[in-house]
Amino acid sequence: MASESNQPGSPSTTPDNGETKPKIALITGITGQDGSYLTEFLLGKGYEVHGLIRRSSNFNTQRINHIYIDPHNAHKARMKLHYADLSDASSLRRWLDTINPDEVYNLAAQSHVAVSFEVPDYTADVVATGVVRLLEAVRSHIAATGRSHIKYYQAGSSEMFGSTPPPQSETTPFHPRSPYAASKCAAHWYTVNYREAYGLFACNGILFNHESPRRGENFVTRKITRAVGRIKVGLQSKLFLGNLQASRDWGFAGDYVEAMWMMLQQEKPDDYVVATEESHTVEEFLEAAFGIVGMNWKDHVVIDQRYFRPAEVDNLKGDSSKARKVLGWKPRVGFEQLVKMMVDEDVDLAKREKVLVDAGFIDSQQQP
Ligand code: NDP
Ligand code: GDR
Repeated sequence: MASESNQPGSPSTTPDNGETKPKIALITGITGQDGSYLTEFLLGKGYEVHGLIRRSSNFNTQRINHIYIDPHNAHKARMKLHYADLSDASSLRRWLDTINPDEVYNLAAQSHVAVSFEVPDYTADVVATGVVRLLEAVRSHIAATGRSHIKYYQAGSSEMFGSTPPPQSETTPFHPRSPYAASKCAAHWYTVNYREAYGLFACNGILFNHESPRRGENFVTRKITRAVGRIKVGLQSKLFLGNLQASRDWGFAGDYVEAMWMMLQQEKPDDYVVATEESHTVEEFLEAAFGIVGMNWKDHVVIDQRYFRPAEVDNLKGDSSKARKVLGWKPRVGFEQLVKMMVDEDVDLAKREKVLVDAGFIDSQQQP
């Protein structure tokens, strides 16, 4: 069970010397939805957080800008960013050696299921082989330095269950339905293998869909709530979607990052399903989201074949009883509250966007 010392705000100690000094976390994918929530959570617990970011022609740090402190204020900055890439093994090993982390959270991925059908080779390289690169960097770093207390978290996915019917738990067989899901299965087994072969403290979190106002705008929940906001203020009229009958177990990302951390605070490494245990169709999400602002989704949604996938995952609903029992984790935010949180933020965002459109600074046709 989670103990008192597992609660946010408690002091951090390194396990091998007992001194009270900040634990150091290394996060890949820090610029993503989960990376931003996990960083806030770990900073709140007193950690020093190092994030690996990849080079982009545009700045890609929007989700963490609010916690970024200029490194010239070195004594104040507890989150530090470094360039690396999961496709570049040398960068991973170099930063491990430089940072000497206590915990490594591997969140980086080409995480869009539909896009993985378009770029299967790249998806496999980052989502599957990237994990071997990072695990191997951790293993060889430990061999060279003796820092055997390092703990590793792998961001696994309910997509691995694919077409296996719900409820899905840690013992449910995988049947992946996309290049993304097949790659995540490989990543899962690489992680298990490094645990069994080298005694690495490595955990797979098998997380069901989790959303937030920071969710990428081309995932269905955020695509819907962005559209609700824009339609409400008159910036958009139609919303083009694919399969409305797919059912997902949607939780709040802020709750889920806590489960990642809890896994690494246990005595033994293991794999855990993290889910709300409630499933809703895309249509039900539409109904709830448009309903919040008094609109009917049927007046705005147009079905577009381009958003259907070559193979679909029809029904995901997790059984997270192990995480609830062993970690003491449970979700705080339910479905209705999640939809409302996202709609409220996106209505506010659309209002601000409208000011810019009306002033001629941006084009009203711009859509996520
Ligand atoms: P996002 O897509 O929001 O973030 C992905 C992150 O990975 C970004 O920081 C991205 O950088 C980075 N990234 C992508 N490619 C590379 C690369 N080649 N090298 C280094 N970094 C890279 O995902 P989420 O935050 O939603 O998810 C986090 C992890 O959890 C992912 O592995 C995802 O597959 C997995 N997952 C997510 C679930 C969810 O419902 N959100 C459920 C189950 C698993 P950039 O910002 O530059 O694009
Ligand atoms: P998913 O999330 O594939 O579950 O992967 P996504 O929101 O993309 O799709 C959920 C369901 O909605 C249907 N859908 C649409 N999806 C998108 N993106 N756009 C549309 O227009 C649309 N219309 C209908 C999809 O067909 C699907 O059934 C997410 C990602 O975060 C993964 O990285 C993560 O591993 C899993 O969740 C768990």
